[in-house]
Amino acid sequence: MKAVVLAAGKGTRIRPLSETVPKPMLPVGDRPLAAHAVDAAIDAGADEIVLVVGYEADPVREFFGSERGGVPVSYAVQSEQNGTADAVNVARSHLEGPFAVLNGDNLYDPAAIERLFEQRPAVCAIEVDDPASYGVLSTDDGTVSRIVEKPTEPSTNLANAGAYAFPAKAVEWLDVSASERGEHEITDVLARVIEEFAVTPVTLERWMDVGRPWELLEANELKLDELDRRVDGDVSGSAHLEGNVVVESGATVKPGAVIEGPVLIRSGATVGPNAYVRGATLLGEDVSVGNAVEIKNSVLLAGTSVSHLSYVGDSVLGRNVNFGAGTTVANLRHDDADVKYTVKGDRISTGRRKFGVVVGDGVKTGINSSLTPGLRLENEATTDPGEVVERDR
Ligand code: TTP
Repeated sequence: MKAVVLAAGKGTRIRPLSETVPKPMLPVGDRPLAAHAVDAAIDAGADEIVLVVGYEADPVREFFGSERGGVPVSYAVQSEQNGTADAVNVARSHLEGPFAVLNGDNLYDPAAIERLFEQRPAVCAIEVDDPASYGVLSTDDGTVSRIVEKPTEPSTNLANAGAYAFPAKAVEWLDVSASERGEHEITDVLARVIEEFAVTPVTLERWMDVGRPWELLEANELKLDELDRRVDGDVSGSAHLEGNVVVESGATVKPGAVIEGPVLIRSGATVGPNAYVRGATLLGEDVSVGNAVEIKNSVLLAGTSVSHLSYVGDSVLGRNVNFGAGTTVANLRHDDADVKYTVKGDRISTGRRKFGVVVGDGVKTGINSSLTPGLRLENEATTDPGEVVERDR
């Protein structure tokens, strides 16, 4: 069965991180976000992956190429993000026979994707506490009888988890009309499939939809924890590594560094001397974490430097960021309330008591900058020496 993986979205809610790298290429554990869905489909027996790309497609093509794990990879281009059904529709010429559709920004339980493929037609479902904000599935006699988007009175707590194994016939139903929000939605295709076929609900144990920056942190917490300890890089005899720590070949850990997993240190990265890195943390390629720097539960993208006397907690730093000496991130409010963050102009709760900052590519902070919880710095922003930065810029 072919698997269509949707990776054409603009990732507006995760900005500024998706400004130059499309969201599906942001790192989660040891690979880009979209590679988790692709690999789950391959492990479940997909015989071809069709990636739907659009926004910032080049890095996606470069990473996946024409084959992954022995399975051919092809591409369909969605030039405008007109919705998930539209995205599958642009891949139509690649499809014959039954086909699967997965979201490139979701982390699925791989065993469930296997069951999805075996039990087709099928849809993945997850039990949630707040079904009213999802597509809610009703079941009857073990098959899905209905899907209702964001119902005010949900009939079940089974949410649509955005993974489908469709029968061949569904290709004829991709051309659905636009929904109220003006998008052509895959759930309308599913509704038609439910009318004509017995669709099995495949329940997921866990599932994550990565839409906002703190969800990237949470995705990394999950996936870094699954890595096995491996030390291929150059680690000083006086460094202390505890738990699941991966030091890739070409990475260096200098004397006096203390690293508590889960931590992944990618090739070209340097830690120490005398640095403290606590999980779950991902230090991307060529990242530099220097003397007397503490990093905790954070993702630092490639080429970023936090070189002297700094604290970074529960934060995501983009590519080629430079934190001046003594830059400190606050990740907890005095009133203990959940930290808020600006998503598409609205200040919303992250649902996290501890959340630091989200910093775009190329940001430079002046020495001794203090950054407050939930702060968002756009690409190339700067701060002054000694500045207390409380407002996004
Ligand atoms: P969304 O999460 O709805 O969109 P997005 O990823 O662009 O993020 P944001 O809302 O922050 O802007 O998309 C769900 C999945 O479908 C995701 O993997 C992207 C993909 N998608 C497309 O490929 N084409 C589309 O037209 C849309 C709307 C989504």
